[in-house]
Amino acid sequence: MADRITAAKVIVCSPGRNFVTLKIETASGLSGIGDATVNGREMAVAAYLQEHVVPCLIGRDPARIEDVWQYLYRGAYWRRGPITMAAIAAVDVALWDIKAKAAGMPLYQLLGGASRSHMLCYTHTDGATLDEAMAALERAAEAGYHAIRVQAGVPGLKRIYGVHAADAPDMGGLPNEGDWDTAKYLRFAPKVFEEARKRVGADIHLLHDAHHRLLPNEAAQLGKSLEPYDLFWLEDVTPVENQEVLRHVRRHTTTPLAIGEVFNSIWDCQTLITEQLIDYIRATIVHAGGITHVRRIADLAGLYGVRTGFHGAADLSPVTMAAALHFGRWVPNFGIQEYSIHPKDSQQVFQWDWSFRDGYLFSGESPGLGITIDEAAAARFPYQRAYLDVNRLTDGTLWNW
Ligand code: KDG
Ligand code: MG
Repeated sequence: MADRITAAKVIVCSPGRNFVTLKIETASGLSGIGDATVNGREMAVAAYLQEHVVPCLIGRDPARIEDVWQYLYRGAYWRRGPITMAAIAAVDVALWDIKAKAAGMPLYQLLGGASRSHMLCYTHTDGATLDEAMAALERAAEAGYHAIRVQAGVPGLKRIYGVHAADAPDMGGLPNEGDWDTAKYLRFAPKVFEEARKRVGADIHLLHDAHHRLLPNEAAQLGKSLEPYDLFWLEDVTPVENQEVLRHVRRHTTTPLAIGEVFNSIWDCQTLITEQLIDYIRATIVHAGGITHVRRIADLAGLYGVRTGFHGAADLSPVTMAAALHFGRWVPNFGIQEYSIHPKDSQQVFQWDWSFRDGYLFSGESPGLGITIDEAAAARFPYQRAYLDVNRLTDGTLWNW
């Protein structure tokens, strides 16, 4: 007889930062978890799950992952968007967890088995000054990372994305505000990577995130000016609403491009992939509809020589990292996985079997996703309202963060 879903709980906790987790339980005694965290909008996705999704799940056969996905996606007239797709992702990942546990297999086996034994990953480094950024880069190289993202403060700008700022003014719980000047940034960025190559040589992969700030021609200029420094990738050069502008960027630079951590669906990256305007697709499991949908994105990307480079910042929970590592173990067109260490207290809430060694990530071998949530521990870390930053040009104009 088919199993059935008996309960689905939304657990919001803040062990160092906010995470939204969905736990699904079945009549046969199995359970699975999925991440639904959307940084800065956690309670919106928690309410979407609680009020609209959970009632539709009770009584369904957990093995019918595809049908549940279609029901929640196609069956909602108001579809797509980060909140909806993160909610669907949480259900989807929890159901894959349950299916793999029922099969007694680690999830990557169910997806098609291992294409590789371990996964290349990259870490973040930053510094308020060039010297501080280079010291952080050298420390990461010494720690054994093979791929390192480099962000450095730009002289004349006080607070910019990716660089820890000690002097952020108190905004009374509202978003911090960064400042931005594209001309200053474009002049400084090549100096950072010229110095980075001098410090760590040719063999370390260097990455950089422009975090959606540039206009198309500025993005082309940046890609061109960084070509001598052989980047592994340049990320999110332009805002993501308009895929077509990447044609201009691509015509003018051979610096590899990675885009898509804020994408929610295959339609957000269809042009980028089919016209080979990018080299790496960043859309990942929690924000793009779960394993069921990201598998479609990865398969489309594979047809066009685009590899995966999944978003893996610390605001994506350890549950998403577990799913990404099973996916990465299997997916034929794997490229790299972003890796950030989660706040220490998150280890009291989540127990996982994936690991990091010698600059590489390893998925676990226990049945399912290989991660559990301790609900009593989660209750000790209640939700804390928090926002991502906003960004302004130096004349006060609101800009992309
Ligand atoms: O929630 C937003 C962060 O995860 C994002 O700003 C981090 O750009 C990021 C990255 O590349 O990790
Ligand atoms: Mg990014």
